[in-house]
Amino acid sequence: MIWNKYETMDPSKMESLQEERLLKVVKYTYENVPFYNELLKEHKISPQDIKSKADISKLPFITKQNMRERYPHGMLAVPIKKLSRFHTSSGTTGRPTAVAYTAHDLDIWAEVLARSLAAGGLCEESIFQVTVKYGLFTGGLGMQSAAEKIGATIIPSSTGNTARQIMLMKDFGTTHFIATPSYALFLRETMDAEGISIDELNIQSVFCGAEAWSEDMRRELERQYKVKTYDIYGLSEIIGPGVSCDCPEQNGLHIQEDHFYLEVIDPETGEVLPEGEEGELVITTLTKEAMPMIRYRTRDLTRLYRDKCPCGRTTLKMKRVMARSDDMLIIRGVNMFPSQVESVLLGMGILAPHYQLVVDRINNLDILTVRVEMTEELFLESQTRLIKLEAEIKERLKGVLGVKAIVKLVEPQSIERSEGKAKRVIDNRR
Ligand code: DLL
Repeated sequence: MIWNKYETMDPSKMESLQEERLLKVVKYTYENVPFYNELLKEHKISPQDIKSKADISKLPFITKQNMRERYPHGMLAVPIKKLSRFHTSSGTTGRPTAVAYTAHDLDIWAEVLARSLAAGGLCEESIFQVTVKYGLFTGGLGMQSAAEKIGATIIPSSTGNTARQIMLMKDFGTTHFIATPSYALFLRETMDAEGISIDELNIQSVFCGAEAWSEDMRRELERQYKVKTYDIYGLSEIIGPGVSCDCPEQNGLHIQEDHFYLEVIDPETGEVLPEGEEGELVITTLTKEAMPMIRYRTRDLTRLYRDKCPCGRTTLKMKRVMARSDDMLIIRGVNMFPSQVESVLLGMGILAPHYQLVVDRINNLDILTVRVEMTEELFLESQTRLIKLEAEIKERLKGVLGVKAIVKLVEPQSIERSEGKAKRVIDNRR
């Protein structure tokens, strides 16, 4: 369902709205965040130099490092008494960063995320189970407020206790739930282990986000749950989940452009790339009060584009985020992403969707080992067949990655499952 008029606004009107808000937020941040004031002075820029949307590219970037250095209060644009809440990023790539919200910011957040959930079918009649963590992570409480705005019935189960999650789904008739894609898989696997068929449940769609998942992973989840999956993208530094979302067409994520201005840059040179080209996503918040972000470098890799989406939404789209520039592994000088391995493994159609990449340095040589689980069926196959299969996976990986990997088919259930973001890479070189 389309939630409100901003999703179908005439693109030229949206552009004017964005421009007006951009100029305002630059001035606001310059006047209220001492760090930002100094940063612009260092770059010899004043808000008066920013006269149009095109001028935004003159402004310096803000990075996670800037935020870490000013943890926890150094990026605030309002006095602490005006704040309603703090969250932190999950800290998967280092020390967490603190993010703050005024009551107005919380309201915007609920609104943009409500649009995302409504796009995937959440409505007043829905029973929505939130299996992502409540607490400092933006997932749980963010989903809570957005689903409340829609009027859905919420099961705030948070993470953990997978058997209980399934029991709740059954007892309360859960129609929709949100999980990291890796946890959605684990939930389904646990249902199988407990002899619960998906047909006994009332799931109508599954929302996934908070980590990269390939198209093959999506197909696998949809096959297992027999419903559509909806991708929800966002990050704490910008607001949390709700920056962009899938629609039923599943052909790119619609951006909530009235609140966020997105650019894609060349991660090496920082140059803005034309629409359609792939690079690093940079986001500016247009309406946030407590901690506005101007040109925040997300490290997420994507491309922006426009199409005539049959769903009726007119907003700019972004390709699903399948990788982060800091996920990139360099193996013997060759760059590769874990998501490429995921696509090869799941594309084979016979392996279990659980894998891990282990990187070692032995005698100054990088060694990549891909561990992938066998399904129960495969596990019963002859040794000769399994050796052949390992060789085939190795060959396919070499074709896609350009480097040789050691492939190990491992027993079902032997790779650790996660309740939140999956740990796909163990890099022993660091
Ligand atoms: O993960 C917010 C979130 C919660 C999004 C629940 C969706 C659902 P952080 O912990 O700050 O916030 O991590 C943000 O996670 O920069 C991406 O690298 C990754 N990420 C988030 N959503 C997606 C997605 C939350 N749909 C970082 N696809 C981001 C791929 C995603 N990666």
